[in-house]
Amino acid sequence: MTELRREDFGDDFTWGVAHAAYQVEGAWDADDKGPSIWDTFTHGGGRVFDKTNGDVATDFYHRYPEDLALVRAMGFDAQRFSISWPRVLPDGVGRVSTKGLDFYSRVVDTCLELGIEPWVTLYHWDLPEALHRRGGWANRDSVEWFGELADAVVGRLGDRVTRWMVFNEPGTFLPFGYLLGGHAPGVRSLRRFQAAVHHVGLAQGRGAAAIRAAAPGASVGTTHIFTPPDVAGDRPRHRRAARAFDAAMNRVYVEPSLGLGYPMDDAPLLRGIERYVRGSDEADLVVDWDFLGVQYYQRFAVAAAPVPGLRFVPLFRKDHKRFDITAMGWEVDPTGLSDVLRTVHGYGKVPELFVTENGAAYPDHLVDGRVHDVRRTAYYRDHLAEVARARREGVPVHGYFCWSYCDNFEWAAGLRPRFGLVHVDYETQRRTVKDSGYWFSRLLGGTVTPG
Ligand code: IFM
Repeated sequence: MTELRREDFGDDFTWGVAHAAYQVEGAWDADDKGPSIWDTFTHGGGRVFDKTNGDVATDFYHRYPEDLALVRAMGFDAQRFSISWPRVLPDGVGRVSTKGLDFYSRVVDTCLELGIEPWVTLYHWDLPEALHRRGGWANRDSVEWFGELADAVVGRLGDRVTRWMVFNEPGTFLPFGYLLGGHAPGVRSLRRFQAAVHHVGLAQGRGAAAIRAAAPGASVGTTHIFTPPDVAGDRPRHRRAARAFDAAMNRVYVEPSLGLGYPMDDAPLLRGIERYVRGSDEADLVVDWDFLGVQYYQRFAVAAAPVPGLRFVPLFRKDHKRFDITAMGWEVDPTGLSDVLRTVHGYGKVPELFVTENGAAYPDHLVDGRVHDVRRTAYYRDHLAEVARARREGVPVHGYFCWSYCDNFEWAAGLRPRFGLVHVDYETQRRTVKDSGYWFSRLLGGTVTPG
C-alpha cells in the first residue's frame, strides 16, 4: 500500500492520544482523593488478571509535564484525558476538592502552553466508592450526583476547554460492571444492569446540559465503543443473532440519545429497561450532539446460541492467516473501523465524528533501548487507511486519537497488556519511545527520532 501522509487527512484533522484517569494517574490516595470502585476492586484481590492495580500506574499525577511534552514532541496536537470523580468530589457529592480541581487545571494549562488541545471526558469508569455504596448507577439519584460532578468540573475548566465528552464507553462499563461482574464494581445482576443503562442515559443528558450551561460555545460529545457483528452463517437464525448482538452491544447505548429509543425488539435482554422509564425520560435521553467519539477495537462473527434464552454467541475466528491477533486476544480487522464510521454517519444525526480510541496491545520487548513493535505500526497504518477511505466517501471524521500514548493499567487485565506508543518501565517509570511512536513522529512532523 502507499505511504500515509498527514496531508491526506487535511489541515483541520485532529491528531491526538487518549488516556483515562485511573489507568495512568496513580496517586490513588493523594491529597483529598476518595476511593473509587476501581480502588476497591483492585485492592480486593484476585479480580485483576496479574494482581496489579492502578495505585501508581504511570504516575501521570506527578509526571504530566514530562508526558505532555513528549506527546507534543511526537507531533500530536490533542490530548484526551478523563477526570477522576473522587479526586474532585471525594465523597461523590457535596465537598469539592480544590486540590483535585487544581490538578486538572494545571494539566489543561500545560496542554495549552505546549500547543496541545485538551479533550476532556467527564467519566471514564472510576465511580466514587461512596456512591457505589448507595447503589451506584443502579440508583436513579446517580443522574443528579453526576450533574454535581459535571457542574464542578465544567465550572472550573470550561473557560479553557472547548471539547467535552460526557462518558467513555457505556457499552463497556455497564455490561462488565453490572451484568458480568468482570469490572468494578463487580455486580452481576440483570435488573441492576438494566436500571444502570437507563440512569447512565439520563445522566448523559444531564451532563451534556451542564456543559452547555457552563461553557456556552463548547463542543459537546460522548464516546461509544462499536463492535460490529459479522453473521457467522447463512441461516436466518444467525442473522437474527447478529441483530440481537448489535442491539445489545452497540445500539442500546447510542440510539436513545439520538431520539431513536431503545432497540428492545431485537434484544430481549433489554426489555426490562422499561421498568425504569418514567415521565419525561424519553425526551431527557435525547442530546443534540456536536460530535460523537467512535471507538473501535474488534469485530465478532456472531452465531445463534444453542442455549435457550440466549440469542447470540460471539465467536472469535482465530484465523491467524486472515487476522493478526493482539495480546488481548482480539482479531485485527481494520475494515471494521470504516464500517462503524459509515454506520454512525448513517444515523444522519451528528455533524462531526472523531475516532476517540483505537489501538492495540502486543507483547513488546525492550532491547537496548528500543521496542521494535512492527505489528503495532502496521495496525495504526491500516486503521488510518480505513479512516482516510471513510473520509473520501464523505464520512465527516475529523480526528483520530491513539489508545494510548503510553503503556498503562488495562483494567481487569492489569499492567501486563501494553497499549502504548511509549514503553513504561513500571519499576523506574522510565519512558522509552517505541518504533510506532517514531512512526507517528515522522508522519506528523514531530521531533522525536531514534538515536
Ligand atoms: O483501555 C481501554 C479504555 O479504557 C477503554 N477503551 C478500550 C481500551 C482498551 O481496552
